[in-house]
Amino acid sequence: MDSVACITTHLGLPNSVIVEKYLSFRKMEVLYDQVSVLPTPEHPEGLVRASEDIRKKCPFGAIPALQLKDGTVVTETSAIVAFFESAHPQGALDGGSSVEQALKKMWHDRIDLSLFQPMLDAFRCSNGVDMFKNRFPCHAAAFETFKGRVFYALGKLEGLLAERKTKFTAAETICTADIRLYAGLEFGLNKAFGPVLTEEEFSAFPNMKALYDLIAAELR
Ligand SMILES: N[C@@H](CCC(=O)N[C@@H](CS)C(=O)NCC(=O)O)C(=O)O
Repeated sequence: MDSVACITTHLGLPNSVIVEKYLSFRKMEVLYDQVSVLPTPEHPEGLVRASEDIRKKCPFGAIPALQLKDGTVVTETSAIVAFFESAHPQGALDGGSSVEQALKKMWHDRIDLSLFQPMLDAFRCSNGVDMFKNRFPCHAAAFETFKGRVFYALGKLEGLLAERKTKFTAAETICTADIRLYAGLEFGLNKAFGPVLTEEEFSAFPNMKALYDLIAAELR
């Protein structure tokens, strides 16, 4: 951890949750430099976009951003987690044989691309639309498409989970795919963020629900 200065983040938001849960599961302590991404009366664009310095750190106006002591800044949650996996290989969550690593990456990408990203886009096109629409194309009319993609992914993953022979997605122990699954579903199910996924809708996917509860217990 010697090379890490801090992680600029807004704790509790889904991409931040991935990094927070990953680091706490691995019992790694880092300094969090908290910055709000939410609009305020003084900074309607959100503090994460309010100064030249922070815009350099977070060029897409989004968190988290890992800052190293040598001045290097790493954004993108997967890249930040990959940094810690590689810098601290002993006990790395995505380690193992070549095939084990490939299966973990396969599950990670399945969850990231088919579920996690559409979940966030569904929010950006519903309750989040006013927050995002002046920054990049974001239309309320796209909500049903992204919600549909979330449900397509839930159905697909439900079937794939039924066929797996491991306790978690890809192994007997937790890997980063599981953490991403947890963060995406926790966000989607959070009523405060909006209408993407209700508990009742989620109960139609019992394998997903059982795995979500298992991961939540493991990360607690
Ligand atoms: N691709 C980025 C996405 C980061 C992202 O979208 N972060 C969200 C929080 S979960 C954010 O900062 N949203 C505020 C905004 O974009 O205004 C990553 O993997 O870290």
